[in-house]
Amino acid sequence: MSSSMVLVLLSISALLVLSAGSSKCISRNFGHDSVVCECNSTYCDSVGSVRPPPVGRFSSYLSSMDGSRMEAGEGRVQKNGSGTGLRLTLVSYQKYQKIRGFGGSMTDAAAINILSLSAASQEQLLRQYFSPEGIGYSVVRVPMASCDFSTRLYTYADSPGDYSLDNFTLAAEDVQMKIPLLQRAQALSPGRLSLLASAWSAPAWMKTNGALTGKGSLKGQPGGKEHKAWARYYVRFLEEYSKHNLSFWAVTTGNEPSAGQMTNYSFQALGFTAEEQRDWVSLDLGPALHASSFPRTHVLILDDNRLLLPHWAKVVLSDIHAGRYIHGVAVHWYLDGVVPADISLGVTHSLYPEYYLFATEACAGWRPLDRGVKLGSWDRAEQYAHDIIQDLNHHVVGWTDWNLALDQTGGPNWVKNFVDSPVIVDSKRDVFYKQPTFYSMAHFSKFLLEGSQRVGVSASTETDLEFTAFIRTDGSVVLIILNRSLSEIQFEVWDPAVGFLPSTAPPHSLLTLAWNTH
Ligand SMILES: *[C@@H]1O[C@H](CO)[C@@H](O)[C@H](O)[C@H]1NC(C)=O
Ligand SMILES: *[C@@H]1O[C@H](CO)[C@@H](O)[C@H](O)[C@H]1NC(C)=O
Ligand SMILES: *[C@@H]1O[C@H](CO)[C@@H](O)[C@H](O)[C@H]1NC(C)=O
Ligand SMILES: *[C@@H]1O[C@H](CO)[C@@H](O)[C@H](O)[C@H]1NC(C)=O
Ligand SMILES: *[C@@H]1O[C@H](CO)[C@@H](O)[C@H](O)[C@H]1NC(C)=O
Ligand SMILES: CC(=O)N[C@H]1CO[C@H](CO)[C@@H](O)[C@@H]1O
Repeated sequence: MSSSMVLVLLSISALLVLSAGSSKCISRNFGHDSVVCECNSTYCDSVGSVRPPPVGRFSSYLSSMDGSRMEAGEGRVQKNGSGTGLRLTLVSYQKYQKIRGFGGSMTDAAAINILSLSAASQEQLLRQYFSPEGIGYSVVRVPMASCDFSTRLYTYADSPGDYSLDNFTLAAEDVQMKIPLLQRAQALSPGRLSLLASAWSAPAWMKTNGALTGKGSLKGQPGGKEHKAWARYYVRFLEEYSKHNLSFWAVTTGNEPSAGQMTNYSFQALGFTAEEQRDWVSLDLGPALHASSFPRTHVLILDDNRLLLPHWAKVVLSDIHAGRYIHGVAVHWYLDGVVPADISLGVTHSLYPEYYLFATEACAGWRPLDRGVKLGSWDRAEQYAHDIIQDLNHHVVGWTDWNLALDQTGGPNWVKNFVDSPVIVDSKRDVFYKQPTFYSMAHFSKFLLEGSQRVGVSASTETDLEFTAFIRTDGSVVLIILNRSLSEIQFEVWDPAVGFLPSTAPPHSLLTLAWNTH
């Protein structure tokens, strides 16, 4: 064989490899409004590489209720616009926040479900989220000890009166399940994962109610021995995880402090008022982290619904002693439907622009009348995309989903607080289903890499389309468009830097457009 023939053959096989980078969804219908994609130990659909084409063309990725899943297309950028219908104009000199990342949560339940699969299927599942051919997750929220998505109640320091935390020990759930999975996720990831830790409850002996659940807060006052021990607990957690080569980008001041103020709250919680959180950060947590081996760990306050904004931020961030230890405000999505984004996120951003907003928890299937897993629900994909776009358009720099994987009942969860997840595992068949919400995440997480900066978009007419646009660090543009309505609409995008992009948003669809500008 001549060397030129070898070259020809090599380039043909390179082309084949490139086109094999993407693979189709094996769809299954479970009787809801759309389908799931089934994956097993040897097969899983993938969109492959999403590098935009050279200037003059644009790429599009479409998911829809009628079954498209990240379906790739390409179009030609036009010199002239159609001059009719809706036009979305990119306003690239209007610059907003930069993206930190997207991700999900390694709860005990997620770890149990992932590990219930064969080794090859586990690998396949982790690749879907974290590897370069996956959807670009770079954030993982890690509960510190147990939460409702655990199979038992525990903390890392359950010996009563252990103020010096001599008996602080990670649980079997950490050492045998979460840590090995996090290490594997890190090994698959092209970049360093941003790990984020949240605690649900302090040890019972530190608390007013002597229990992990129900209404209760730390005994005593900020600066006192329980508050100091609880701050030291965070440092011990960071130390123990660092022994396993896992370092944390951020910690929150605790999951849903409002839950621990509610009578008979059914699962792990630790109540804080905004005032107590402020003083605990300034007197205990801030100084403890500052004096530890992890002084650069970010501290995110709130970690609760945006309903509490801007009040919570005003109380905590107006205090310079607390504020200097804090980097951001973490929000959950529950009740977003009744709390407009502008009066919560928007006002908080304008009052405290030096602190970023970060979404730390969201899941579908939590509402009493719409509970648990719904295999193939497109409605839930729209709930995700709607919330993500709204958050991004109100200065949020990242969005974290809840459990990375659940079983078909939406658990395990020791209080039966079953919900949905983008990945549902069926360990009996050694398969997992990628829900429509998985693709909702992908339309953002795969494209909006760290450092992408939001820019303005202006619509020529009133429209129900929801959209958000970003310029990435390489100068390429990403525009994500959600159409939650029934009818199809044609529109065009105008980027003055390159020209006009003719496009269509089919009914009930999510579309990502990407193009280069140089
Ligand atoms: C996995 O799924 C693919 C596509 O449906 C199928 O061809 C293959 O036989 C399955 N593999 C196993 C191990 O079931
Ligand atoms: C584009 O618009 C210009 C100015 O209106 C016009 O002269 C030109 O013919 C148009 N080109 C095309 C391809 O329609
Ligand atoms: C630590 O645990 C050991 C063994 O369970 C116990 O004897 C000891 O009292 C504990 N120490 C503290 C400070 O609670
Ligand atoms: C941590 O990482 C270093 C270098 O990457 C490696 O040498 C070491 O074995 C790792 N330690 C653990 C506990 O994984
Ligand atoms: C809380 O639980 C206790 C004990 O089960 C019960 O007596 C009480 O009525 C409950 N309170 C509320 C407000 O549900
Ligand atoms: C496909 C489509 O656009 N359908 C709806 C999408 O949103 C537009 C907003 O302009 C609606 O008018 C359409 O009915």
